[in-house]
Amino acid sequence: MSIDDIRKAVLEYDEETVPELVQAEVDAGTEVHEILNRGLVSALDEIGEKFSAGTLFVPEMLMAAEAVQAGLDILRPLLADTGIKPIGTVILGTVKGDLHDIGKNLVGMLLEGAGFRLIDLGTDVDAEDFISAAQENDADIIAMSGLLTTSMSEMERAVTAVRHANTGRNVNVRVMVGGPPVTQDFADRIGADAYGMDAPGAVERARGFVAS
Ligand code: B1M
Repeated sequence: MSIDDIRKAVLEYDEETVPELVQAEVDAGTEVHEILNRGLVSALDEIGEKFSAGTLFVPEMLMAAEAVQAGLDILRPLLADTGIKPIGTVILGTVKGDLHDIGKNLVGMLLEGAGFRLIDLGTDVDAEDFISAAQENDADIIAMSGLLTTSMSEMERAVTAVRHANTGRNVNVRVMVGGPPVTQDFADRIGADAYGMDAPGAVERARGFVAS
């Protein structure tokens, strides 16, 4: 049994076996980030390539995502195990029109693990919902994820709305963006305060905000 068996089980959409294999690797003392990146995420990358090549379709992509989510359920307590007083509050969500949530969930787990209070608004989140959640919870950071190229204009709209709320409605929150189509240049251009390249990068940037 190896991490490669986890990858293979995801590629076979085996939602039952993936958590068992992940648990076995955890019990064997394998590093959590190895299980995550070499087992679960690398399988999704392969699924994405096959989707691009037209050799598999949305239902298969969804089944693979469900198998990965089942594996993540095993890793969640290990990534987000914290009993300490929150160091800040983050409002997290995937922008409007975009239903991808695996990367967002990972970012959330690591933020919780780093001691942040997390309010996860889910997917397809409207700009105004980010802003009102930030206001209601006196949040430090709004973190927006987006995976589709078509989500980028919505992300820009949402970041602009947050900046207007900061000046006009006294919200006072920083905004961080991330996801595969997002780059530092794009984040700068749309006026985001930070770009998180990956989940650990998002935590690093978030920590920087509450430290300053
Ligand atoms: Co979709 N999909 N999908 N999909 N899907 C992609 C993204 C795609 C690249 C596949 C491809 O063509 N090769 C492509 C987008 C192309 C583009 O726009 N450039 C695509 C498409 C086209 C679509 C549909 C339009 C397909 C269709 O219906 N014809 C449709 C859109 C639906 C919608 O959103 N409105 C669709 C649907 C789906 C499913 C629902 C079937 C499923 C999602 C299920 C779910 O999320 N619960 C799905 C999946 C699984 C994928 C792939 C295969 C995997 C995505 C994933 O979870 N990756 C994906 C191909 C791929 O990525 N290789 C694909 C693993 C995850 C850990 O990575 O989310 O990148 P990621 O997160 C990373 C970093 O990006 C970063 O940290 C994470 C890890 O460290 N990060 C942040 C993410 N958010 C961050 C926020 C931060 C900081 C860092 O700060 C705030």
